[in-house]
Amino acid sequence: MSKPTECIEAWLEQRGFNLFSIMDPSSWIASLRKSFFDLDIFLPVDARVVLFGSAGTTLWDLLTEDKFSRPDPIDTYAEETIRQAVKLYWGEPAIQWLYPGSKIVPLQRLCREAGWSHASPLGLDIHSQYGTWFACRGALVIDLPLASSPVTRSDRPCDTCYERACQVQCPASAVNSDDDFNLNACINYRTLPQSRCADKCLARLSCPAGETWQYGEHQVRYHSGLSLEAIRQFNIGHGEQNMGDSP
Ligand code: B12
Repeated sequence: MSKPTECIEAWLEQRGFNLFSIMDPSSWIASLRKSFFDLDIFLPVDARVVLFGSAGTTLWDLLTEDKFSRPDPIDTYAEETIRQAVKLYWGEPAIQWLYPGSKIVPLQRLCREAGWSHASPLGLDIHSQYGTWFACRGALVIDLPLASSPVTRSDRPCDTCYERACQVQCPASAVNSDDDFNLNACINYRTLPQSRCADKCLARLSCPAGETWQYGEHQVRYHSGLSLEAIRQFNIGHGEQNMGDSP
């Protein structure tokens, strides 16, 4: 027997997951459903895709030293918390983990479909309140016909941003017009010995959207370090998703 959605939302929020959405794949745009089909991910009729995200620093602040000393501390914490939430609120339904996981599930398109975010010139998605300072921490298919979360459409901050600080501040000239992020330029510059953005993305930091939700220096360095490691290790662009803790 499942409990009301507000209860699980409040429970998750206390644990650092302030973004949450239950989605019915039958209402998705066809191209998104097709991506799942192409990835060989079976979505049973009446199953739901559930997304768990964190914005700002709350989740990071909850990772005490003992939790941080485990491998992939953020993914590990996310998985154990999400498992607990499922059990507590929905019992023991069949679940299929999408993320963290071994397949590159199109998380950003899922987040957009959930109404969380929009594409931005940074390659990162942008949320009307949190700016680019959020990430998806978990996604699963749950075999229960749960009520879907309402999808609230929001404004895209970039549409009313005329300064384009992201474009001006990117030392790699990787930020151009919308949907035209130059990943190769970003990676080439980031990996130079004299790079100014090896351990932080100057363009992201300069974006005025969601400024109060910006990660602290330590968290920025941690995630940037992981993405830099992934770039080096996996010859990125050709995509290994399971890079340990998600960026
Ligand atoms: C591979 C990967 C990277 C690669 C390159 C991205 C790429 N497109 O190849 C690298 C290692 C460079 C990277 C870096 C970062 N990443 Co990354 N990355 C991913 C990952 C695992 C797969 C992306 C992918 O290839 N999708 C496959 C296609 C099929 O999915 P898609 O949605 O259709 O594709 C979209 C993306 O590719 C995106 N895109 C296009 N160009 C770029 C460039 C960059 C840098 C990014 C991040 C995305 C992006 O646009 C596509 C159309 O929507 C996702 C997790 C996921 N499963 O989605 C996280 C993800 C996209 N990354 C994320 C983050 C936060 C980062 C970093 C900021 C981490 C950090 N602090 O350094 C940096 C970006 C800063 C920078 N300039 O380097 C978040 C984005 C959240 C958001 N607000 O949108 C995601 C969703 C992970 C998560 N758990 O939430 N990432």
